[in-house]
Amino acid sequence: MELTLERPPEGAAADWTIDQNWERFTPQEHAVWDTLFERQARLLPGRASKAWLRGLDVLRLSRPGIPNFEELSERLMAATGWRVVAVPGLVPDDIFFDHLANRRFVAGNFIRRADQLDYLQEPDVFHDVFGHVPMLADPVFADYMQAYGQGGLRSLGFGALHKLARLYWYTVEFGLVEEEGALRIYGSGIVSSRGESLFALDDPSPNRIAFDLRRVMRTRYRIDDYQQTYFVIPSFEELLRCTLETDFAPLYAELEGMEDLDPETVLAEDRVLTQGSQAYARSRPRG
Ligand code: HBI
Ligand code: FE
Repeated sequence: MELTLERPPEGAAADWTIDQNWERFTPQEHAVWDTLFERQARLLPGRASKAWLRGLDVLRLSRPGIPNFEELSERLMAATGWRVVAVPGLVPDDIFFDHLANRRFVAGNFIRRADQLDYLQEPDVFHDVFGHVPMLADPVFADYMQAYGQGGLRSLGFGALHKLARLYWYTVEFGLVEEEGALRIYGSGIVSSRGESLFALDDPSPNRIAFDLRRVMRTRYRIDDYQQTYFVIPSFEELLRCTLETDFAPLYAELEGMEDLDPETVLAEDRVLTQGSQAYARSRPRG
């Protein structure tokens, strides 16, 4: 992850937002969006969760290309009261959480180059909008994201951000959900990646383990490659419920006394849906 500066860059507001300046995107940049959109929209039926597929309709705007955030926000606002605002890149945690707590999703204001379709370190507008916004059109998930932002703001006072960030990572970014007995994708990092959309569901390498809040918050993650473990929620209602009814302050204290787990670890008490071979991870030396 890139280092974020403490102060907003030149031209950004105090909350780090900037004008999307949609008119400045070139035809080539819009074409990158269209290529990625078409490829993923074709791949995801039968793979992405029903909530994500339903939410995809909010992205079907009046013209192809990178969405205009004003028009997109109007649709999203009508669905769940969320808006999309532009930022230059990664923003500091407190700023990020404050936006979520107020039902604003921050989206990067740039798009990957045509020669980087499959891999990118920093979240661009395709990841942020195609990956995240469909789920924000789901009323239950929309509430979960707001609750996460509120919890994030509180966690800053406990020095527990790294533990809470794991919850975001293994749900919002890389989560799987069980629907009618089958695994489906809802994590934005998966739906916005062609390779990981296949890997997360079909590959024998990763573990797929039933979601447990404490377990997830103890588990380190990798940001440089496909995940070694995916956590599976039973429903978005259940995810929201467990987040709202947990008192995180004593939980942070409890977790302080427990050791962190490596991404590939499987515990005796886990409900394991798939025990991964980890063959893929072993073939890829850590960078
Ligand atoms: N900034 N633009 C942007 N996007 C994010 O997803 C993001 C961020 N800043 C902080 C942050 N995420 C993390 O704190 C969360 O992953 C918990
Ligand atoms: Fe993301």
